[in-house]
Amino acid sequence: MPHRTITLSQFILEQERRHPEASGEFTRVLTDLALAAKMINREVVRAGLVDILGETGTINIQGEKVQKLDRFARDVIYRVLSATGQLAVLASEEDEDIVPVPEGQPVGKYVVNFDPLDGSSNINANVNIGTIFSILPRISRDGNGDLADCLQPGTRQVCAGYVMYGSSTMLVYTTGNGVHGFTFEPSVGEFLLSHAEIHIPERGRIYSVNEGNYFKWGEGIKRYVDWLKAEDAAAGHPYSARYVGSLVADFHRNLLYGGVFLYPGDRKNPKGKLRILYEAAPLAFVAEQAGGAASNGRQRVMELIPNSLHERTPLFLGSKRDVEDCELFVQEKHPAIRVDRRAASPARTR
Ligand code: AHM
Ligand code: MG
Repeated sequence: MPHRTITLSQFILEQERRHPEASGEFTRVLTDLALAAKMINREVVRAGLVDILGETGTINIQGEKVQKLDRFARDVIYRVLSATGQLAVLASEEDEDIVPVPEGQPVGKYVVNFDPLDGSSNINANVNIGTIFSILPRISRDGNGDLADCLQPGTRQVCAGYVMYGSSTMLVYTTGNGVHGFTFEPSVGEFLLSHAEIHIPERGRIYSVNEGNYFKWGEGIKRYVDWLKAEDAAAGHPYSARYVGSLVADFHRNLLYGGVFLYPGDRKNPKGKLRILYEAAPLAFVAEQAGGAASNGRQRVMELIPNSLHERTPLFLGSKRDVEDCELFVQEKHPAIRVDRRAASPARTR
């Protein structure tokens, strides 16, 4: 059969026909997000040239000074999405409060929570960074959207995904009917379907965590990571450690190869580092739709209801069996802990 090239827009239209129940005006939001992603990508790939190209190679606001790429990404997404007429309100990692669509623009039925450029500490080293997005239906009835519209649990998402800027740029998303990945073809300026129906392996052989924090972690996570590293050929251990330090890149690799990403809480930050609304919940939706899982150790991430926009959560994300093991360690219920304890306890005397 001849190979068929499908663009993101064609794919979205086909999906709308196949799943009329799931389709909505938010698909317009998705195509506009893809447009914003192209604009961000154009600047990300030139990031290293800023110093040598000077003013012409910089991103500037009204010809002024160089704007940081994460702020640029935020502004592009805000500008593009505000013009769709589909949005009521946005929230982003770059903004302390919710951002209503600008005065005079039509107000719509959807809410977008997003992280414009996650992993931005990696920009100067030319290492992968990403945009993460979550689309929700508004719950407020009229006027501009409000905070409650943004503070909804992940289970309410109608669409979520990410763009990964890297050796090639990809957009991966779900609307609740599987996970699909598109690779950007710069010569035609389109995202082309490259990874239809992504399934994450049930169990992986990779763990991704900032192990420099080991001594700050709770006992459960320490034991879990120790267990993953211990020699046990029958269980497939040791796992390999892989950590980019860009959530999107670490998640994307594990999505394709299988594995588990961990950002636990620690003594100083019991809720860890990553934010529920625009980091954890959207990736949890993608993971679950690919057959994986996401947990905070005790609860499904998709069910968390944040009290504030930038609330954090411990995050254990990836292959289903691996996330289950991790939860059992956190809750001190894993069979390997019991074996451990029996071995450690003194022999009973009658
Ligand atoms: P950011 O939103 O400030 O970019 O921070 C989030 C990033 C994630 O991409 C990544 O998973 C994590 O921070 C890495 O943190 P650490 O450097 O503590 O390992
Ligand atoms: Mg971030």
